[in-house]
Amino acid sequence: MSIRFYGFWRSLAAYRVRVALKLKGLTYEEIPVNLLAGHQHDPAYLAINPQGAVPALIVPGVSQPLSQSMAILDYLELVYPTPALMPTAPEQRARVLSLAHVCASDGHPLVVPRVRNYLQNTLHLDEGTRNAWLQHWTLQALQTYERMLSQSPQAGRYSHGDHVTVADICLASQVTGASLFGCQLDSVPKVMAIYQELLKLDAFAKSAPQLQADAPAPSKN
Ligand SMILES: N[C@@H](CCC(=O)N[C@@H](CS)C(=O)NCC(=O)O)C(=O)O
Repeated sequence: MSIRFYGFWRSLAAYRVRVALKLKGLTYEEIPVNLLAGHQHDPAYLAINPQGAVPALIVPGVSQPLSQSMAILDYLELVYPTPALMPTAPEQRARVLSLAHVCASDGHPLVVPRVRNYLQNTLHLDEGTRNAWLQHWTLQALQTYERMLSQSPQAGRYSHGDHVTVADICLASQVTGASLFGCQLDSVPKVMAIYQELLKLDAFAKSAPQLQADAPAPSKN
C-alpha cells in the first residue's frame, strides 16, 4: 500500500506536500477533496482531518493521519532524509524556516477558502474587493521574502544556497497563489528568479495546479 495524499488541485498547502513527496521520490496516491464543493466538511473527511482542510497524509504503518503541510514536511524530512530539504546547523535551519513561514504562516492563511467564504458570505464584500484582499496579502508576503533574500548573503541559486529547501517549496507555493490571484510580480525579481530555477525541476513543474488530475479542463476560448 502506498502513501495516501488528500489534496486539491489548487490548494497551496497541498502543493507544498506534493512537491516534497516528489522531491523525496516517494510513491503516493493523490485523492482529491473538492474544496469548492465543500467536501472538506464531509464527516468521512473530518474523520481523517478534523480541521476540514487539505493536505492530509495517510502513511502505511503510521497510526494517525498527518495534517498541516509544515508538520508533514517535517515528518517527511525525518523519515526520508534524502535528499535533505533542511540544513542541519541550527542557525541555517532557523533562516530556512523563517523564510518558509513568511509564506506558509503569514501570507497563505489569509487567502484560504474559509477566509474567502467569510469575506464573501458574511462580510458581503464584492468580488473586486475580495480580489484586492487576496492580491494584497499574497504579494505582501512575497515582498517580505524579497527583502529577506536581498539582505542575506546566503541566498544563492535557491533561497538558501544552491540546494532546494523547504523555503523554496513555500516560495513556490506562494508564487503559485500569486499567479492564481493575478498579482503583478515585478516588485519581487529575486523571488521570481528562484522560482524560474525551481520550475526546471520536475517536482515543481509537475506539481502545478493546472496539471493535476482534478483540475478543470482548460477553457477553449
Ligand atoms: N496551515 C495549513 C493550511 C491548510 C488549509 O487551510 N488548506 C486549505 C487549502 S490551501 C483548505 O483546505 N481549506 C479549506 C477551507 O478553508 O475550507 C497547512 O499548511 O496545511
